Amino acid sequence: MTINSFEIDELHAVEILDSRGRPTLAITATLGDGTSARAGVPSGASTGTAEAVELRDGDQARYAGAGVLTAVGNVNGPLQAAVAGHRFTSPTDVDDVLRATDGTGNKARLGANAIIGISMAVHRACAAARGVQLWQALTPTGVTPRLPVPHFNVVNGGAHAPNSLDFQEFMIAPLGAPSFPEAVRAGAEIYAALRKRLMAAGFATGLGDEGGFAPDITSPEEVLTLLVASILDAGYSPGRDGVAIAMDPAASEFHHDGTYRVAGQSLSGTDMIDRYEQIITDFPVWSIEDGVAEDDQDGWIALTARLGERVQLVGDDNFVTNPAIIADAIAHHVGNAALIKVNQIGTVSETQQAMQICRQAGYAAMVSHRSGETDDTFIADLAVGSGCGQIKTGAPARGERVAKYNRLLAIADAQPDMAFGIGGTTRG
Ligand code: 2PG
Ligand code: MG
Repeated sequence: MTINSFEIDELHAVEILDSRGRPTLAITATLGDGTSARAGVPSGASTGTAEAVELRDGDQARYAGAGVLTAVGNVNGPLQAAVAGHRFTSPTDVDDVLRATDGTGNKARLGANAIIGISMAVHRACAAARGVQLWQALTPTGVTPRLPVPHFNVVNGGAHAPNSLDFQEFMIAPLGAPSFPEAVRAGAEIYAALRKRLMAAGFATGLGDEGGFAPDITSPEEVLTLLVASILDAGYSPGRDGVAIAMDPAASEFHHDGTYRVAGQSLSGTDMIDRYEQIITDFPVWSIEDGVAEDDQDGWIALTARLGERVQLVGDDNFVTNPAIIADAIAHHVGNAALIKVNQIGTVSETQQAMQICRQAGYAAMVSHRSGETDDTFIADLAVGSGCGQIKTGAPARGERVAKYNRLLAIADAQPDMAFGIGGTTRG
């Protein structure tokens, strides 16, 4: 069944908890035909300064100021008033009205957390009303849907764990797996092998915010050595034909006054790039996200010139899923890939625009969760529909992370002929 237009009957938001026990929003959108769908809003910890604004109440008497009742009120009040009872021809038109109702460039007035939740719920409700899967509704004309290579974040540091590891994320990327289910199996088996190694070495095996282990290791090279050993323990071969490694140092978090502080050392931008060059020579690292800080544009340009032909260089804090910023970065040869987080920009259609710009320029795109998540699986469908070939959504552990991988397993099961893997657009 196709629908040419739809009406929004009602929006309803409620304050719920995210995976860190902080408040976020769940939003239900009900269409005129009675179809309704719900969405949970993610929330980051290592945020880029130009991200769309997440509205928090600031009322210290509730959740230490982190409540979202103002954003909830904005959904149930002005945002609902702007769209309820109106007919639309596509969810993109709804996004346009939401943006205009907010009226700011960064969704600061009514809240990007309010707006993205509505956008996700409306996209999901429209797909249901059309009788198609969400990933189908999120597939642009001319794009081939693909099951993405999962990037399992198995060691957590930085702002995501209370250990002394400066780099935020160390991910297992089964690039050479023959199928999505086999990639999941590799991720889970290597995660189990890593736990054994950590326990044998006397490290704590408590988990960080994204489900990876958070051992008290300071040196990134020591973590990489452990990962390679765990890949081998589990019977896989380290490298791009087998299981590679991706990192998100999230360098903005350890860059202060022009200096990068890593494992007790003070490094210049050039030292930092030298360090990465050595790392990719010594270890099967295929992708580095936020290798330098968001405000270190010269560092980004130097990093791209030095290593851009050898590895994927993903912009997150500096690109913030913003179509205009990404277009500018492409023009200045900054990075060769963009991280894609729906709440960084605040509507699904702007997120899709950002991915479209990447596709046109031959930049890769990796769909991403946030460190604060709900059980919502929207990003799994977004990764498939966009055909981008890559997703990072945490460890193969913790319900809110596993929910996304399990949604992808369900899509893989229903679509046995769907392509899997990175596809043709990725550098490195
Ligand atoms: C990142 C993300 C997700 P956060 O830096 O890429 O892993 O972290 O959601 O805290 O910004
Ligand atoms: Mg990041």
